[in-house]
Amino acid sequence: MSLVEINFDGLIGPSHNYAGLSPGNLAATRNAGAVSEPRAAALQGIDKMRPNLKLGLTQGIFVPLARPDHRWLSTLSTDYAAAPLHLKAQALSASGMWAANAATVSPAPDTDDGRCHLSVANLVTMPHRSHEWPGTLAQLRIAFADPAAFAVHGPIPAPFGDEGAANHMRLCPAHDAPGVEVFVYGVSGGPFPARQHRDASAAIARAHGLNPDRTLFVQQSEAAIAAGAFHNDVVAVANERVLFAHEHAFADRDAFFADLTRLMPEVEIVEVPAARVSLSDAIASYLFNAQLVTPPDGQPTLIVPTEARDNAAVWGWLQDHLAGNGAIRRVEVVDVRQSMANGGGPACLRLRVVADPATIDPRFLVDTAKLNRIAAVVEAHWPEAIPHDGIADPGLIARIEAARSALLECLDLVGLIDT
Ligand code: SUG
Repeated sequence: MSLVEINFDGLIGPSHNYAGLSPGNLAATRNAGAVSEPRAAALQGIDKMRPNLKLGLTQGIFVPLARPDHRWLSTLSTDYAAAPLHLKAQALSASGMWAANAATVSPAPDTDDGRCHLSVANLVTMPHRSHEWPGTLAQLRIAFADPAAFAVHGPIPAPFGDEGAANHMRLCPAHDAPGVEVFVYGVSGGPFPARQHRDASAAIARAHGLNPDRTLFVQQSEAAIAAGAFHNDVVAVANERVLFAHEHAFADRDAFFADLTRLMPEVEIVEVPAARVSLSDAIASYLFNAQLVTPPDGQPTLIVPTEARDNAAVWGWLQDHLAGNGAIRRVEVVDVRQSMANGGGPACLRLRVVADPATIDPRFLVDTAKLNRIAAVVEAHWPEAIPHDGIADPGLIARIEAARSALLECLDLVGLIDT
């Protein structure tokens, strides 16, 4: 069995819109009410996966959740037509696209039963995300159905907020070797909510059968959350032996780095000083919301959004790092502007699962030909634009639902994931 890291990207759904639903997510708040472009957004997401395939990485997908979520509205004793505008927006959001918030994943080498464990995130802090988990769990149960290889867990109960892999990092000598798992939680965030609760992270570590001696719980800095880092993956990312983080990402960086170095002496910590890149530039550019991957050629590669190239301080730091032969050897730039405008960068759009591809339902894996087929469905069915006041239009809703049905048909998933 060969364990590799697989990036599962959330396909951007036909209801993608800008409703300003996430206080503390500065981009989403800034763009509230803007006209969204679901078709362009989904094509950007598909094009973002292509360089990964070219680099020789295995690529997976999750499909958009059924939106509007009629079942959720019925638990609120209403339906889409009768619901007030704010509930319409919460029922319609395409936020399931940010697959980093789908689940927390502990690969097989880290767990006591030698299986890969996945816990679906409850996302209870934001109403529009609190009803993602049933649809996500349904997909996880199909994609990772092999009981010899995977254990899929339900959500942690409210009120302990859990936002999945966006607040979890894994450091390891190689993906198929035992690692150190780092759970980052928030306590306070100035005016903004801390979305990841320490008790949720601790419960997940227990459910996954992690070795307590190789598991760290680290507090996110209040300053980072207050500056707009509503998830740790906005200010830090890890891959194999490299931790790439902003100086102000963690409440007590000295203690964290000391613990990490003790548990994994070969760790390479690449810290970006605030004097070179301010927290506000890091958050606006999403420098750290990058995919840090190791392609088969072994050259650690950072996949950043175009906004990182457009920011002089950020791009200057990256060029200096490359010139100095730092831990990151290559930088790729992808355009995911439609998602970025809602606060979702390249890393938000993917969930990493270390597994043998042969143990995964092939309907959730893609190659270039399948991406082309998906792109054709998007071209034919995804709405071109959604103005915010358009979300009350029954014609638009019918179109959104028909678009998703066409995609499920293309992927041979009809009737399987709508619980
Ligand atoms: O939860 N935005 C998402 C962005 C999630 C990004 N994920 C990671 N950092 N891993 C959020 O804030 C905005 C939707 C709106 O306002 O219409 C939204 O949900």
